Amino acid sequence: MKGTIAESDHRFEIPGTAQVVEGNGGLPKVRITSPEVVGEMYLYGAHVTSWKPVGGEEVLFLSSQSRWKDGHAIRGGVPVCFPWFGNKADDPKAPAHGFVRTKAWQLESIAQVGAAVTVSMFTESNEDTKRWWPAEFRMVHRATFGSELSLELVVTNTGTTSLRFEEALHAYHRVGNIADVRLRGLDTVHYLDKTDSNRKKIQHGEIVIVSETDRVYLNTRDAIELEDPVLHRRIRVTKENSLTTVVWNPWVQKAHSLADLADDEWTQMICIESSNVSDFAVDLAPGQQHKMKAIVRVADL
Ligand code: TA6
Repeated sequence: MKGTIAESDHRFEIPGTAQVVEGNGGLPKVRITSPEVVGEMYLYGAHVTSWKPVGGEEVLFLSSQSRWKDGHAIRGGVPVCFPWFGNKADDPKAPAHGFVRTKAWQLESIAQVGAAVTVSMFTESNEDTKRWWPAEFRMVHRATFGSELSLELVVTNTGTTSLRFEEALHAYHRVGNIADVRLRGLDTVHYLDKTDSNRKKIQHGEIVIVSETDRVYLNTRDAIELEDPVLHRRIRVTKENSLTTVVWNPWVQKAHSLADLADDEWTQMICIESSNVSDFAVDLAPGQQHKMKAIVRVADL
């Protein structure tokens, strides 16, 4: 199994607050339990699978059918998509959404600041990654679990030639009923409709999900507000250095085609993905670094 618990990882633990333990499928995870928050992050894909501010409900959706094994991305939480988004333009055999979400990352540090806990994991280019993508890179995912969830991707070009990449924090948010939620913050923004041959359209007003929705909103830095009358909460996502936002819900049919999503679970999730994809892919010169951040806050309605 990829990434069993390395003895050395225990040296990062914070007694009573952050432990490295065996999670689903035997995959190692960092479990956070602080006075302010509980959370989880797997080394497999540097994948945050839980964030629950104390006194509140779980904010992230995790499929009951997710597979926890090599080669399969975890369905739910926050998959990290890199260095391409969706299918690889020039190689249909390449894994969707890139290769880092199915890679064993390494623990870099765990730090506590007040009641918030920051977990940093990293991964680098190697012979495996170069089979798909020739670039030399180092990537860090820094997740801060507190009264808000802050997720930062830091990419460094460690090679001698410039590189271009797409990235996304493909966050699955748990909702009471998809038909009742409202999404605000993308009014008048252009988007590519992946359910309609990527036709370019413009958003009018708030988003109401009434069918399969798979949209890449372009050239937007704006905050998103998800209003959920069933769970009586508002989730607000702000972001830095991200120029695209992807909104996804598979609805009935696509959900049925996904083996790692139970048939009715599409009603309990929506993806809001802070990203740099499509025409907003990032160019990075040798030695340069790029940081993208998403911050999730939750408040009662
Ligand atoms: O982010 C939306 C999307 O690109 C959709 O097209 C859909 O395929 C989704 O990601 C899930 O992708 P996955 O490879 O995890 O099944």
